[in-house]
Amino acid sequence: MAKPEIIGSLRSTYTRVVCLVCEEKGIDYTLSETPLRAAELFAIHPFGKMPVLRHGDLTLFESKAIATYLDGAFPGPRLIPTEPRPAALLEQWVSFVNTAVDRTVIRTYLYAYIAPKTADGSPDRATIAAVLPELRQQVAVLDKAVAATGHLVGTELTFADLNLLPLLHRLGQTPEGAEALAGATHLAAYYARHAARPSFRRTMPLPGPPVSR
Ligand SMILES: N[C@@H](CCC(=O)N[C@@H](CS)C(=O)NCC(=O)O)C(=O)O
Repeated sequence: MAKPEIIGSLRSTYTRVVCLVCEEKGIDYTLSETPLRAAELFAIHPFGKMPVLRHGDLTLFESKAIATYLDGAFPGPRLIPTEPRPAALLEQWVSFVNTAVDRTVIRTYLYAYIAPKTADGSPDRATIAAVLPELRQQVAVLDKAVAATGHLVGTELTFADLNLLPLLHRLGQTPEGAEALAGATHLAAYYARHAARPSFRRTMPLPGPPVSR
């Protein structure tokens, strides 16, 4: 069968997450870099979001679904546990990050810098100030979560960690975000350690704004 094709962009945190899965498992894959809302995305995702996957006659959208498929269908280290307890903890952290942290850190905070709705295009200071308490609260939750083992689930790297790391990378690229991360000592050490992984370096996005909306 042809190798899996991921369609999206490394500048999208969700696309990078599924590329990280391929890299960690040693999957021979292709990344087809596309702009936001490209026709190739709409061919698979009903709303044209990235990433999407094509593998033989299978097409998939939603990063977690793609990750679950790649993890089960290919050899290499298991990134999504099957035992009930770690499996549930993984779902918990993936849901928390995708529904709460992504909204706060990427869609609200970061976008107030890179796509502000201000008249002159300058950073949206009101939105930044308003979202910072929530951002700091979420950073504190994550800091506590990784304190004991340096992982979100158990003592090994799982998809829960891969799902968070691209977001922490973007958090560190902004002034208040970098400050919040540096002040969260466990989370900062966790990020520094995992960011040194070859998979993370190989999926580093080119400089430029992230794509998220
Ligand atoms: N729940 C989706 C989220 C995907 C998503 O929001 N992707 C962003 C890029 S990081 C996107 O394509 N945004 C374009 C849009 O919303 O139109 C997933 O996990 O794959």
